[in-house]
Amino acid sequence: MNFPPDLIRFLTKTERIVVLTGAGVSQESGLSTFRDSQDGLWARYKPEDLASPEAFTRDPKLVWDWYAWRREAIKGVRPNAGHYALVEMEKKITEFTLITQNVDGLHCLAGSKNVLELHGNVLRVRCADCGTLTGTWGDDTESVPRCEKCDGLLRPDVVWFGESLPRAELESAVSAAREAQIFFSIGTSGVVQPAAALAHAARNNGSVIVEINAEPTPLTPKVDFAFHGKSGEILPELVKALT
Ligand code: BV8
Ligand code: ZN
Repeated sequence: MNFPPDLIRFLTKTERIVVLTGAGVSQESGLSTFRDSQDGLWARYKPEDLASPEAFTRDPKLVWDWYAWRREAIKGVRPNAGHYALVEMEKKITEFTLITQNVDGLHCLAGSKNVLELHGNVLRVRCADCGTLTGTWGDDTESVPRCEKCDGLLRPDVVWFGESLPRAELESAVSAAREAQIFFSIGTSGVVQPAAALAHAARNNGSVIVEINAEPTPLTPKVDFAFHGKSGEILPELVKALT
């Protein structure tokens, strides 16, 4: 793949890079994204039917089972070449921040160090009442497991629609985006807020914006460089061009 020489030149002398990733970077690991029509996670359900406190209150078993299914799917996959290319990029850049909307833990599994999980991690489970994290729970498939401490219902440690993002991670993400010299938006449709606002925060502070995504998004008209294709193919080529 031929990259514009001025992008490569700029990348080689840049000290502060911020990357925002979405479900698209995990697609080549075999995980469904959210909005892909044919096999998207939400093709069968609407987000508010599953990923919200109201959904959990209304039908805790449906929500618990959907996340149990997603945990099993994640345990069966490995990071792909796109994840590993971001690990390599981090090693070359003085200040590298990887902000992810993904809850699959694949960036950390691949070896990325400075990762901000804005929407939590579906492999972590916490009590809906007292918040205690737990790694073990009953395997009774008839009911949602309960907290050993307070008998509250267990839930995935992810951010649902209508819930606030973890303050520390969000504040770090916003300040990193504002300081970025180059901001990459990779594998995200740029729909979900406030994650989608990070690219605009970077752009308003003079950052060069690069989008790598299978298809155009609402951000595309505002970026300096747009590469449409698979992140698992484009990212390794880009890192190779930096070497
Ligand atoms: C909050 C965890 C309030 C759970 C997730 C109206 C307007 C604006 C905003 C709102 C609104 N109404 C409501 C809101 C707020 C809402 C929101 O943004 N709604 C959207 C739907 C409009 N946001 C919230 O509720 C947030 N909280 O605002 O709090 C508040 C404020 C104060 C006090 C109290 C409360 C919480 C948002 C977090 C929701 N949780 N995940 C779970 O996973 O189940 S979001 C979920 O969507 C995932 O995290 C996912 O990452 C994220 C975004 O989706 P993408 O990652 O972009 O995935 P998608 O499928 O959309 O796109 C993939 C892209 O990859 C595609 O473009 C595809 O072409 C591309 N692709 C595919 N394959 C590849 C590829 N690209 C490259 N290579 C490939 N191989
Ligand atoms: Zn509890």
